[in-house]
Amino acid sequence: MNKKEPKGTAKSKQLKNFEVDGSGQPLTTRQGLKVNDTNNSLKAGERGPTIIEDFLLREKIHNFDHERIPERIVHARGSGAHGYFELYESMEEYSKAGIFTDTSRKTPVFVRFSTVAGSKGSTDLARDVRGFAVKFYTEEGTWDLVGNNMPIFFIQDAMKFPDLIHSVKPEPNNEIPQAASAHDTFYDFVSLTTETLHNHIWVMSDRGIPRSFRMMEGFGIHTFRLINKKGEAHFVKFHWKPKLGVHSVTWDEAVKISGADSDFHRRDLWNAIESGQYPEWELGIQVVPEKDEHKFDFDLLDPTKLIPEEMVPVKLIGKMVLNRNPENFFAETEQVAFLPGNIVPGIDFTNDPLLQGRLFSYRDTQLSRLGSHNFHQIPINRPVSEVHNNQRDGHMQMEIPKGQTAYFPNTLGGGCPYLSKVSEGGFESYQERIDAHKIRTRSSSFSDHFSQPALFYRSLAEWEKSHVADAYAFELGKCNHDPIKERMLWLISKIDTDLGKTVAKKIGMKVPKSIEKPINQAIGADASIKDHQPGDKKNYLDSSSALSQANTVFDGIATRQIAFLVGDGFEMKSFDKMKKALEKDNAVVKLIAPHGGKVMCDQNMEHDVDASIMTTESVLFDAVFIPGGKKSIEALSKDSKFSKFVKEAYKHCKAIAVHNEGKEFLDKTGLADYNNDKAIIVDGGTEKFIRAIARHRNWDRMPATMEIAV
Ligand code: HDD
Repeated sequence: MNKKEPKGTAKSKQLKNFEVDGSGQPLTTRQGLKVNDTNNSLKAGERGPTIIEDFLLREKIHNFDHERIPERIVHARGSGAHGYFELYESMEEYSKAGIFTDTSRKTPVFVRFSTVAGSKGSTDLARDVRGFAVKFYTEEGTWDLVGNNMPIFFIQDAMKFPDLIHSVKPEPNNEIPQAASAHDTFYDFVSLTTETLHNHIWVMSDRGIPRSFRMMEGFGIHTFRLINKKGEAHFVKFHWKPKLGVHSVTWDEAVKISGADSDFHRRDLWNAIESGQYPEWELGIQVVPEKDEHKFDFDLLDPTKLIPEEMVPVKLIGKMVLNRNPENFFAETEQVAFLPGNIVPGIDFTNDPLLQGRLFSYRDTQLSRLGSHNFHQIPINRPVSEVHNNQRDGHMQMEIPKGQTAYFPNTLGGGCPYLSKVSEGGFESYQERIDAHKIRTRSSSFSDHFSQPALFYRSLAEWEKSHVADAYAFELGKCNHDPIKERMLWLISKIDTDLGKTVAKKIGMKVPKSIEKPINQAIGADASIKDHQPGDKKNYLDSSSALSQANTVFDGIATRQIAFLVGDGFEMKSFDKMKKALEKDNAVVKLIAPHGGKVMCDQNMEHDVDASIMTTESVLFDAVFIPGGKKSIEALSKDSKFSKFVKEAYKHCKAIAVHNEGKEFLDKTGLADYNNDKAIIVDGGTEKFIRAIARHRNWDRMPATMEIAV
């Protein structure tokens, strides 16, 4: 977080010339004609028919009729922000890209976060993977790093992407359920496609329900290549590490937030940037020399595998700061088009079969979404480097290319636009030697489907493990077909025997002894069975601490939302001390009262109420404080929603602080004995409360939360 950063750094060149600002301007038609009535159509008499001559009506309605464009096939629901990227030190040993060698640059970026399965209007809090797509407007051309908040993907080959997505989207007969993987078709697919199990267990973990976009990691997933000036290549994996750490909500909260504020993540990102609390991530790279390509127990080209940080450490090489909200959601966030094929000299692809398919898909989809192959001319998609070529015309050409020639080579145009040598920045693909048969199959080095889901599960803290078991049980509990559930139980138990048993118990079933045969039968063609069946589980690493959220950053409370529950007559002294301490550390204090408007403290001062209890919910806050004041506590006690508010905060393991009569209120809620609870602070100092909020949650409380009925 950097509060000193000027609000909204200089706008990127590609946007500045296209801004339209109607403030202080007359209303006009699209032709610039001033309008003097936009409320009434042209009629033959006051009560007569509308006249076809009415070009003003026609223009207005015509535009309205065409306002929508098709939503993204996947990742339809998303939020974006502008910012910049800065490099800490030159990486010229690995890459010649300007963005990785020039530490004086501030490269503009546009980032779009998203969920995958839901439609454009769906809830932010669905259990799902989150998209983490970054467009770098570099001086050498645009580089798009189109990743997710999980380091691996569901499938190994782009050929299976439509199947994966069709299985998770609402079922085609009744378009149910929206933004949810908990249904039969998804588990039918997952249980027959064991390569999905690694990404799937990440989604079942708390990573599937982040507290905020600002508290998520990001990953490029595929192994890419970095190319240096000498033309040497290194394999690389990209990581984004959030300065705020990686934090999540509980499933109970996620469900309730979806009702209370389905824009929770969008609002959180917007508000943080508006208030100058700019989210930051550090960019990390894991570099593997080419000669070590086959050194691992997994294949670097397999996108369902991560490289544990214990095997190849992540080197932090720069930081990204998001410091400007879009001016217009549609023009920027909706129309931004990310293409994994957008790269710059110094970065190159590998033969990861998922990446290779993506190189085709993203360009292709923009045609049906944005309507013209000229989508690169839309302001948000324009590079900041100059564009000159012989590509011409087509729908929505926005430019006026000058000159007589539109071909190469030419003399009439002076040979321009001319080609650049590699030494002058011309792009050259990495010359990988390939000597192979043309063949439609999967490498046997991709067949280990259990080792890494098991490594992930082993690396989790006990509370994380119990969340995973609950998530599997919820999802399978929503399925109707027993054979699908049995296949899943069998596969989960192959990841971890106890986990399989726990989930089975929760859904009232037993882990079957073996179901290998039915899976083979369902897959069908004999030849493909060996390609889809998993190999033996290996244990090349007991656990990896980077995989658990228990080992993330817990060092601040900036932007945390703290609910102060107050009625008229609340005690100003403790209120004021706590408010000042929290705000000093950049937390956000909100006053929740029995009514809207103003609330009066015991010193007869009026304070603005941020929300009446009727309009808000406990799940929208990170912690709760109840100051003293007899009258205030009496007022809170009259509305049972306050008690529910506190009980929910307790259930979700949040920090709660009370002062004087505030304790009486806490006791009346009937919570379990909280004397040894380190996140419940009674008449304690502000420091203790701040430390408890920074810990995000007191997961030790979990067993006691089972008894809380809210
Ligand atoms: Fe994809 C959008 C991430 C595999 C086809 N994808 C999309 C977005 C993200 C990802 C973040 C939203 C971009 C935005 O905000 O506009 N996708 C991934 C990752 C993958 C992946 C991390 C694997 C590592 N995707 C993938 C495959 C295919 C696609 C294998 C097709 C073969 N993805 C698309 C798409 C989308 C898309 C249909 C929808 C909208 C768009 O591209 O622009 O083409």
